Amino acid sequence: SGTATGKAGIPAEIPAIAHPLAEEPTEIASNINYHAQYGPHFSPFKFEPEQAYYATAESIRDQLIKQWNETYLHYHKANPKQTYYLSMEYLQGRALSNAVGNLDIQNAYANALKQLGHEIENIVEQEKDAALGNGGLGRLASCFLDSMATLNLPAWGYGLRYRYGLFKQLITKAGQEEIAEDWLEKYSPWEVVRHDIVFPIRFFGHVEVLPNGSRNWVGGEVLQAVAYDVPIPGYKTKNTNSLRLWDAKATAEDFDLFQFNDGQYESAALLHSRAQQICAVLYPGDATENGKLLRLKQQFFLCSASLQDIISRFKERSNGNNEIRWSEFPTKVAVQLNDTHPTLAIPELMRLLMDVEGLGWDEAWDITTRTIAYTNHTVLPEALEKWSQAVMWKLLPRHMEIIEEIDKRFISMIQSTRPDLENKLSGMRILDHNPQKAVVRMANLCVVSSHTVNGVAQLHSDILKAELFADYVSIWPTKFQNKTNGITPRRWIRFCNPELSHIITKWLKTDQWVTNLDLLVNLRQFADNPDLHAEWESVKLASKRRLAQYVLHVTGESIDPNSLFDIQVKRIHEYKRQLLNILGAIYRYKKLKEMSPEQRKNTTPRTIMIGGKAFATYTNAKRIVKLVNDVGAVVNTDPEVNNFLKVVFVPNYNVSVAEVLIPGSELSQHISTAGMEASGTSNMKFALNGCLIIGTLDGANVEIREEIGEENFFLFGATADEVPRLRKEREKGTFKPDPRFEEAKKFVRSGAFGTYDYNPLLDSLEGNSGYGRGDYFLVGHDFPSYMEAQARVDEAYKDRKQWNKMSILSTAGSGKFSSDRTISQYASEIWKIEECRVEKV
Ligand code: T68
Repeated sequence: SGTATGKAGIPAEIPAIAHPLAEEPTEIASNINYHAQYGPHFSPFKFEPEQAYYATAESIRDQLIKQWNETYLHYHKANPKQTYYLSMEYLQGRALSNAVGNLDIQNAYANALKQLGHEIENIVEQEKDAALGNGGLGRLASCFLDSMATLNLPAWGYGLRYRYGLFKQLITKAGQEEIAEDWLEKYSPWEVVRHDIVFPIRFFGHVEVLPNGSRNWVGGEVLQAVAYDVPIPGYKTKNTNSLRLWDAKATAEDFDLFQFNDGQYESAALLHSRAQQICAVLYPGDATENGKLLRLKQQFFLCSASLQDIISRFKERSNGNNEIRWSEFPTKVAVQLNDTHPTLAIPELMRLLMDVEGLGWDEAWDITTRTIAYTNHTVLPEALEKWSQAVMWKLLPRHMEIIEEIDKRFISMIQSTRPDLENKLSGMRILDHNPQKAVVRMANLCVVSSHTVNGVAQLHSDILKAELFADYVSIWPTKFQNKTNGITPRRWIRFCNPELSHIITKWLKTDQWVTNLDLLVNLRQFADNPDLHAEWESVKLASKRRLAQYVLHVTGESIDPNSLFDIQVKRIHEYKRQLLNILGAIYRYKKLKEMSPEQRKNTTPRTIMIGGKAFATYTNAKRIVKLVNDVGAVVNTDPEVNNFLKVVFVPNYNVSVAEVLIPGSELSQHISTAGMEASGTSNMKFALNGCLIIGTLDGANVEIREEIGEENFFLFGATADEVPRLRKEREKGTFKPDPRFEEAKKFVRSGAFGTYDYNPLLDSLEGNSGYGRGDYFLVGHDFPSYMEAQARVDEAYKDRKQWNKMSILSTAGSGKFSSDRTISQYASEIWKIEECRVEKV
């Protein structure tokens, strides 16, 4: 069973050790050398970039550990209310560059490495991204961790330590291929295993009723959750928080020596292999029953381990031997659920409080609902989690009892207090008893059991209140909030775009904007200043050159840094409409072909870059990847047009690739069907780096446009409230598509881009075709206004002065989108936690 500390408990102070932390480059160099020689991981006397990376990382980790331990001790003594962010995903990216940046030791380390014969830029590149997430939701969690530490908030993340994170994307003749990404192949210097922090996690089994009526979950199989801690440094602050990732293991007792000696090696180690499966991969394919069960096991594993840990810390800090005052739990603990993936935290907290700690239902329910809050990230029906009741009864019988009871009590509450809602009850309740498929609706469980529910951009939060959760709003009018997403300005401008950061600091005469992004508005007064324009443009050109180098390196394609760099990077999804982008590119290509050489010279040369991963079993998404690559192969080798247009698919898009793409971008596309993208967060990163946006009124685009000014945003497309009517028209067949849209599709069908069969993909855009989905995403409707917006882009780019001004105003208007602002709002409006600053180390 789990104990978070040894018998001696937490010391009052950290004993001094005779190991001064290096500050001068020469000392640092000697420290790096020490790790290279004494570190057990590599043969001594080798100092290739790879070894240099590990030794450097270990040296930086030494610096972090001191602050990290101080922070833990400080929180322990001060015992403030603390937040625990539960997320199945974190997209951390690289840690080294972020750590030296946050600790403000970049120059010292660069010099030290120079003394050792290495360039820090090359050493940084050795690190594999920690890609324990799919996309926006996971990256948001990582930005939040950065802001929580920077704001000195007592707030930790909990997640899973997947062996293989997000797959690596290869582009072959067939399109996308996935291969496992072994980010732990050598080892990660950024995690510290805590062999003393281990909790038992049960699966299956049954519920036993004790003579006193209390219930107890027994039997089944029990695995162990082991803590791996990752330090999360704040920017120029001592506070260093934790991201605790759980790994699964089995014990020696689980190993059947008798069977093994009998030659039955597999069955002898059955539980060990089951343990390995739990954290093997991020998002195992859940098309099969086995896959569904594994994903559910992962979710429960995260919830149970984290809550046992949280409760044990609560007890430890409530002064051990004295009586535990459970009613104070919600004044010390806030739990935030990152989407419904960790919903099982609700019944697990109820179970731990009732069955283990002996509390009654009412007290446990009061504590649970005052502790838990839920963030919704999507309104797409297919992404709203529903678990089969049968599977849940099998895997988590006690939790299903608790969920049934929550459902029952919710129904009687409605019947006794809100008879007017009885006709809505079947949709509002948690259990769906549809005889075909009895399921638990996780979002409903979250809404009923949380004190606060939030969306991630204003439009999205409004849609939640008006549609998805409308029926609950009249019961709990104050439960629903908005927390518009944000991004960390450290990783997403200060570190990935140091040159632009330097200019901003110079013109604002302060670098305080890095932690107070609202200061960027002061750039507005210089928006017409020719000196700033010259500096701004030259930095952008340098970033474009670096990006062109990168593209050449990964695709072999040379692109012209003087063309307009137009980028769309995000997960490939029909609602994000990469298909609209590529059909636009196809139309542009066709028109260029029809022009005379003289006419071509009057066009704005463009390089269209598209990148992103498609889920392995998402057929249409993979067809889109293939189409982009096929179009690129034709356009880029066509000597008539390739000085005016290139189309490049950037492979294996991830956090580190984004750090190269975003500074070098001039136009970025955020063109989802209105109402479907909950927020988007890369839109914020691009705008912050002075990139203009072409986009729909969707997600956070709405607020970005408000902040930077509508004249600096290329808007097109239907609005969210028009979408239902337009879909109906599509279904009825009364919609008349624009001839340009028909021409683009016809061109693809003609085989202009090869022999691959694109008919199924294109058919999905036919409004009246029985074959497709009736253009559910309204590509056909929005195509003409998209092309017109693109024509405005081409015109605007010809006027450099005007374009630079718009670019400066984009950066100047991005202050709101700092995750520091988002996290401050969560802290004061949801979590009710306060700063707990570590003063000295
Ligand atoms: C994204 N969601 C939203 N989901 O799509 C995006 N889903 O608009 C928003 O900006 C972002 O969340 C942050 O709020 C996701 O990224 C997933 O990755 C996901 C993973 C598993 C299951 C369902």
